[in-house]
Amino acid sequence: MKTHVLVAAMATAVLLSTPAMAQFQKAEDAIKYRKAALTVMGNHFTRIGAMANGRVPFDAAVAASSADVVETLSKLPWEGFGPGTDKGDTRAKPEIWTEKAKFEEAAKTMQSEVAKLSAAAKTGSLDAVKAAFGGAAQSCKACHDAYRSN
Ligand code: ASC
Repeated sequence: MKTHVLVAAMATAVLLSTPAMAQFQKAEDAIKYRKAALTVMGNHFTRIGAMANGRVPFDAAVAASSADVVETLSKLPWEGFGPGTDKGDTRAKPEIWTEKAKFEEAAKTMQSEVAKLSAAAKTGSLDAVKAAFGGAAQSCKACHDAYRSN
């Protein structure tokens, strides 16, 4: 095989084996991306929590809109946890990479809980939002307790 063909084949193999990292130029960019997604998700989750806990009046449209944002954002952070993104400006614990399957399971649980919250919010019922909020909050907390340092 000619050298340039071989190099191209190797480059393709590397890209295919690291699909997530291919989206980011540097580890730092992946870290920024996942933190941004989690920050915006947390902000909108808190808005729903304020209504669920009675700190602000319930507005069904605002709750549904925020829950929709949370549901969409819940799908995003994970590709930012690729190989080599364990070091840098991050509180991510090494267990994310050493217990990858457990971390992914926790991420999936959170996504399923916030999907339920979003479905609840779409009904326009505060009681439905309240019922779904606790499980979603618990799924955020479980992951933070296990995989985020203080
Ligand atoms: C939030 C937020 C989180 C979760 C978590 C729930 O509002 O930013 O990360 O709720 O604290 O326990």
